[in-house]
Amino acid sequence: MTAPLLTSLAASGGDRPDALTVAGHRLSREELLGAAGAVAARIAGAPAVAVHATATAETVVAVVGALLAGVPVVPVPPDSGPAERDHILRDSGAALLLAGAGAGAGAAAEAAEVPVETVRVDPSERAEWTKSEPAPESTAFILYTSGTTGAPKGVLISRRAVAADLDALADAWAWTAGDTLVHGLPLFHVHGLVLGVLGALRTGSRLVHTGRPTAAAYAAAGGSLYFGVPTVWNRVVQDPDSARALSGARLLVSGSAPLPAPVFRELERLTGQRPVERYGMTETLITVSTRADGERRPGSVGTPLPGIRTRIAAEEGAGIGELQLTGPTLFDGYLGRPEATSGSYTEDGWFRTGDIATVEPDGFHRIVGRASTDMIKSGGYRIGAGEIENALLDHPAVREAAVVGAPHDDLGQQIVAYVVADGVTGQALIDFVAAQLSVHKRPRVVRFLEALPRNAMGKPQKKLLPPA
Ligand code: MLC
Ligand code: AMP
Repeated sequence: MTAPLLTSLAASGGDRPDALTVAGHRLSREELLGAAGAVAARIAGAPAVAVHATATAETVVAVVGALLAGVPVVPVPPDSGPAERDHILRDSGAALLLAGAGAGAGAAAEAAEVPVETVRVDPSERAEWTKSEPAPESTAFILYTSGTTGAPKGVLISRRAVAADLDALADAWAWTAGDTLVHGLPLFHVHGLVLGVLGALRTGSRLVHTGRPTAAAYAAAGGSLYFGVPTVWNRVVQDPDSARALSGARLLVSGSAPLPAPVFRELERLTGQRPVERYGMTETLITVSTRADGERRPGSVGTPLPGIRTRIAAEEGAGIGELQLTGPTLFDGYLGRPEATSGSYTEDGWFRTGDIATVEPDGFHRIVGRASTDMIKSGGYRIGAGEIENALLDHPAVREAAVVGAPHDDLGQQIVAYVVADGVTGQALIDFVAAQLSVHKRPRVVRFLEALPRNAMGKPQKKLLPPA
């Protein structure tokens, strides 16, 4: 039996004033519960609540407050432009937006077309919340994530799925109240928010959120357990003094994108530690990982977590194909999109990840690529090519657009846009996209073409595009 999501949060025995440090702001668990209780009292009964998800203590208080009240949390990237923000607010039905004072959300809410009432979050408030926890099947989060085409979809994640995933990870990583977790990841995705905040609260470990995930901040934090996307680990190994400062940590964990083997080896050389690599998705949470008590190999994400089953949908004997999953950490569907939901499952009920994988004889999984080149991972962010193409096509000078993820040493992939357009500069198009969508969805490179390469049917052929 999985314990309810927030059970351990209330157990404040052994509380310390720095149980949580987020971008320099310290809170004890009791203070967090008190501030979150005040939020819960204000929003109880709302159908869903948006959170202006800056990397701050206010965001942690807002999220925990909504979870106490049983109101589904809709994190909004703080840098999202009006088009993305309006879509998330409209699609989720969140009429309230939780934000800290001075977080910039007020101005953004005024610029947005969708009416939303901003509710201020103040970590120094205190109120007791005594209602019992909502049912495990109820929705904890609606996380917006990009598909290959169209606008982001809302992924419904239950409290049960989050609790099951965190317990499975605690088992795999021997993660306990004795740990200090350090990371500086964004608080609007699975990695930074679900694992990086709720994981610390559920296991009882201390949390130090560094505000931004820089090598120097990681080195200064003195943690036992560190989370990073491969871009972060790449930047850590580029700064050998900071890397060496992590030698005393218990576990360095990488995820959200493939960790390049040279970065794995450099981490081992500089810290004496072989990093743990784990694999997941917004729709499934984390499902496969190497273990604290097990072997770790470059390029391998290890074995399925307790309760997860995997299979490779491969031609007989081929051994390589789409990774499919079942288990208690899976989502409850895309909000309001039954066809997209059913399309993401096989007829016999397995979730289709869209990732291509192989399994070695000892059960270790390797993720070798994605089925669709229209799903880009840049700096660990998931970006749909179609969403950026649509944003570019909204510019009056753009007649055609094709967006791809080109290999990039630091970001894994970088966004490259090929456009057919007159009378506009590449920088103007980059700024145009950034003004509508989140900053990380901007193309890094824009190339102008006379025409997109097409096949005889007139369909654009991305594989025939010239190199970036
Ligand atoms: C970015 N910049 C640009 C630009 N794009 N400037 C001009 N043109 C463009 N197209 C600016 C940035 O704003 C920044 O400016 C500077 O360039 C450096 O940008 P960067 O190279 O992107 O670095 P940075 O901003 O430091 O971001 C790197 C990063 C970030 C690793 C910190 O990508 C990140 O936080 N990634 C984490 C994503 C994540 O959490 N994914 C998890 C998904 S959940 P300035 O002025 O700001 O310095 C999931 C499930 C699972 O996947 O398995 O975990
Ligand atoms: P997101 O929904 O943002 O969590 O992105 C999920 C995708 O990230 C997966 O479908 C994979 O393509 C990729 N991913 C996550 N973790 C890893 C990993 N350890 N190795 C390779 N790809 C990963």
